[in-house]
Amino acid sequence: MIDDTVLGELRAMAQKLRRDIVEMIGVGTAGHLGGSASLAELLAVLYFHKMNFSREKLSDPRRDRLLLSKGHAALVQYAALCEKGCFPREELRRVKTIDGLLQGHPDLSIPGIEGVTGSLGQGLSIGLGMALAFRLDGNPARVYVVMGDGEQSEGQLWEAAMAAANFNVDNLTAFIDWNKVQATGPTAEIFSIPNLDAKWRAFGWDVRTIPGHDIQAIAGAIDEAEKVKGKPSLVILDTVKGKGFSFAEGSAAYHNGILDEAAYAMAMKELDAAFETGGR
Ligand SMILES: Cc1ncc(C[n+]2csc(CCOP(=O)(O)OP(=O)(O)O)c2C)c(N)n1
Repeated sequence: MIDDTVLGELRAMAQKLRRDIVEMIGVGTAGHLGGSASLAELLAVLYFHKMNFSREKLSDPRRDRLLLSKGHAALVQYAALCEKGCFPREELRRVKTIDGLLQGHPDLSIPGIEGVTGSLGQGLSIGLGMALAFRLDGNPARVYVVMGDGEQSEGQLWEAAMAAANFNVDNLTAFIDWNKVQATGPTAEIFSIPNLDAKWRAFGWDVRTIPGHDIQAIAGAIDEAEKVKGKPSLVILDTVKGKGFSFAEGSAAYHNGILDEAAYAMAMKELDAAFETGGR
């Protein structure tokens, strides 16, 4: 169990990440608000509570690795890496500009980014390769891979899922951001993949489904997944796309939508209100 002090800090961190996401998007330009905001709690727990990762450890082979297979949600990872001190805050203001460090999808030129992702379906294969290499090397590093629910229609990830089970990989924890909306509408309407939990179990994985914005549940699930031996683990996060922003919650319009001045002002107002209640 996380104690109340740490819980409060992680809740505040999740909200801080959300604020950075909105500021990076700004007014009048498109940005991936929905799928970034749905990951704020997960990344707060991973980077600021769970992972063996820091700026000082960027070249330490034993650092834990986080791959955002749904690379379009890079803004939330950039916010977290900036907070970890991997690059100056100034870079957040230059995001997605031609001379900026931070482009629309994660790239290895960015300190703290461990793989080039964004072409959906590839992150699990990359993570599996890392996990196998760490096992061969006796390296205690753990690999975390974050996928989307829309992304589940990509064939390559099922190949990696089978391979991970076949090779009894247990230093790999994958997540599905089960926010039920993808780029152009509800996932169930665009490409329905029912019973995700049963499917992954049938592929040989240990699977648990949790409330995906509940920091205590996320931390507990990650701990439990780590105890599983002889097979890979999946945590399905029951989340809300655009979480924290009333106008964007559950909406495909803010998958990669433009924030006008009114929406930006409302986002800031809701962040301030959440700050006053401790991000609950
Ligand atoms: C191979 C590939 N096909 C299509 C896209 C375009 N694309 C970007 S995001 C997205 C939807 C992803 O939905 P989901 O995985 O549910 O992400 P989330 O809703 O969590 O942001 C699509 C189809 C892509 N990035 N890669």
